[in-house]
Amino acid sequence: MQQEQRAVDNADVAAVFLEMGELLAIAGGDLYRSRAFRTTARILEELTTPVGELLLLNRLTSIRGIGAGSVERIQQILQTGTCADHQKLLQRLPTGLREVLHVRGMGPRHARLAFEMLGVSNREQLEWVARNGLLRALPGVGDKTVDRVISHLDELKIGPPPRLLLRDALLLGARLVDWLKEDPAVVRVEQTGSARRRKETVGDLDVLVATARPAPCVQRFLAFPGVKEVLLAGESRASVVLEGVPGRGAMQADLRIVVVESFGAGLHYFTGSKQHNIQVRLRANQRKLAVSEHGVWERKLFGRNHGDENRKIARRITPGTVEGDLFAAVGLPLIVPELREGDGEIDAADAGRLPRLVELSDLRGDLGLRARSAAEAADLLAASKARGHAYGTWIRPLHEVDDVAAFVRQARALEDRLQLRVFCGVEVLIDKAGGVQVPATLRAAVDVVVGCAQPLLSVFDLAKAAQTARLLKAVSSGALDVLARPTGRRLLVQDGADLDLHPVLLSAAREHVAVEVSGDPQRLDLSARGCRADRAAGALLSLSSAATTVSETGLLQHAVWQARRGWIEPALVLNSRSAADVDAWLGERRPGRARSRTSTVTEAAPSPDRPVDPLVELLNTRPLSKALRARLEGFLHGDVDDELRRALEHDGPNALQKAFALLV
Ligand code: DGT
Ligand code: CA
Ligand code: CA
Repeated sequence: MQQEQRAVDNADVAAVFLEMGELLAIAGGDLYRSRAFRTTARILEELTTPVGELLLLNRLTSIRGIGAGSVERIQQILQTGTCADHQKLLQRLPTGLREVLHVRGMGPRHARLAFEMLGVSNREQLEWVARNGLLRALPGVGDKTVDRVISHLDELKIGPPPRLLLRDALLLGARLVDWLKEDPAVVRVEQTGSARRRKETVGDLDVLVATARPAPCVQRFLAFPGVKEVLLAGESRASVVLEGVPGRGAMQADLRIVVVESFGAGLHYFTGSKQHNIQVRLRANQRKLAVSEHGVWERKLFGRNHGDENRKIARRITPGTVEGDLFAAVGLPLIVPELREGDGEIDAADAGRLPRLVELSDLRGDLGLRARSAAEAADLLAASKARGHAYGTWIRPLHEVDDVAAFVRQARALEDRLQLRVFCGVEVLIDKAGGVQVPATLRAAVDVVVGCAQPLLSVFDLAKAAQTARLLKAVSSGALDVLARPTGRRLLVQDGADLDLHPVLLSAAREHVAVEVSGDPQRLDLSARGCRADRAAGALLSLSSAATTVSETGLLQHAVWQARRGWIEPALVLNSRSAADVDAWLGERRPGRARSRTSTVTEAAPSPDRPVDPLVELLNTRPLSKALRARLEGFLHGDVDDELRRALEHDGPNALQKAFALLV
């Protein structure tokens, strides 16, 4: 999997300064200098503007406490992650001492004592003295410290806590949010960070609270059941380790607090991503504005040597209780959290070309229901109908279907009973060479054939080119309607097969094979990156819950989030089409298909949460008004008019074609 690029931020630079201060203290160096390093670290941590930006604008030295020497070091750290003084200090001390220093409970004072009095210069030695009572014997070291040290050493042995699946992070986050809500001091509270961006896995939980009284909120947070350890408890922030996290053991949770008027700005700031925030801040700078978690500020002084003076005379132009205020202040429309990865969304917003992302309410059916028996299928399909769907599929593993005619009969009976269009299908494994074995009679009898790309572990061993060729062959076999689990990944357990998705998606588009986006929180295969690649390739996507139980039918939402992270619009989603259109699509690509029959099911009217748009009515009124004609012409010539586009897409995905047809 591709490693995400990590930007060096203020906290990273501060950490190097802090470490220099601590190492110097252990080495018995100049105490005044040691303190100066630590002060610089604190100043850097508290800056709300990225230090790289300040450096660029020549404004670092105007910050009190930062001199020319620090600027030089900061520059080196930004470029290399370290600096000459840092390296010199590291060389003066045993290499293992740095690890000892970073064990919770130790810190420079204890690390120095342990080093000088007990000769502790690495983690193993620390563990030995901690477990054998020697650490406890040092001046100033109590039982509590020893416990902290041992418990952190245990954690370090297990390795960094793995990330959490989005579903679990949202469940845990919701519990935490509910817990905080019960405190009367809490005015607003929301889960932020990667979970709010609906990233497939989450590193730690982030929660933002708006209040006028931070202290009780921090206390409430620390009292959350499951808090195992308090890492930090400040005035406007706190961090804890939660235990008993499903399947993971421990997980960090961070609380941030702002005043109510700043909630929108805070929400934006703590939702991230870091890359997105950096880009928004740069944009603000270009407009002589500064954004922080507290709002948007107008800078009065510009040019060098005014640095932090600006803050004193800056005027807050937007308090911002909603995120839209913040975006508006920097001249942008609201960008939804799913797009905030610093991957082109700001340019798109600036140009008025943000995609109209697919929503759960756009979906008219779930093409991924997997049931082994008619009874199970009935439950899943009924659940689907209860969600307002007009159709659903019943998919069975091919090898379990020995009487195709009976299977199809059962499906039709369900269709009549539930008054829901039921497409029946089989799922077949794509073999190692890309072969798909589906008897022609069976293919003609069922509505859908799903090819699952992930059969055997051995397949993961294929080289990239062979893996790609395998899928290309399956897609062009003419036997498949839907390609499922293209990479076969299982999040946190098994990386996906190494393959070149682009040609596979292109081929799927050409061959009229849809690609499944599974809502299974552990698979989410196709990935968001894959979805994004598909925007260029153009294969239809089938957003699916991949449910095998009734409660799993709700996982369709995860498929939608995934597609949204991949910038997908409804036009590219097969199941945003009506039952009749899906039926036609299936028939079109399989001329031998027996299913051109009139269904007994009348298609559901648009669900109540999708009221008929007045613009749709206008588009259907003849003659078209002059104003509307002008608007359509503008649209054809590239005007951004999302409202019109949505209306044009009301009964078909191709808005441009429709606009053209209306005008001629
Ligand atoms: P994760 O936890 O690894 O899944 O990813 P995030 O995006 O939740 O990252 P996290 O928890 O480190 O930070 C939460 C948000 O806080 C992040 O997306 C952006 C925001 N943030 C703003 N300024 C800073 C900063 O200086 N340092 C960090 N770490 N985050 C910042
Ligand atoms: Ca986080
Ligand atoms: Ca965090």
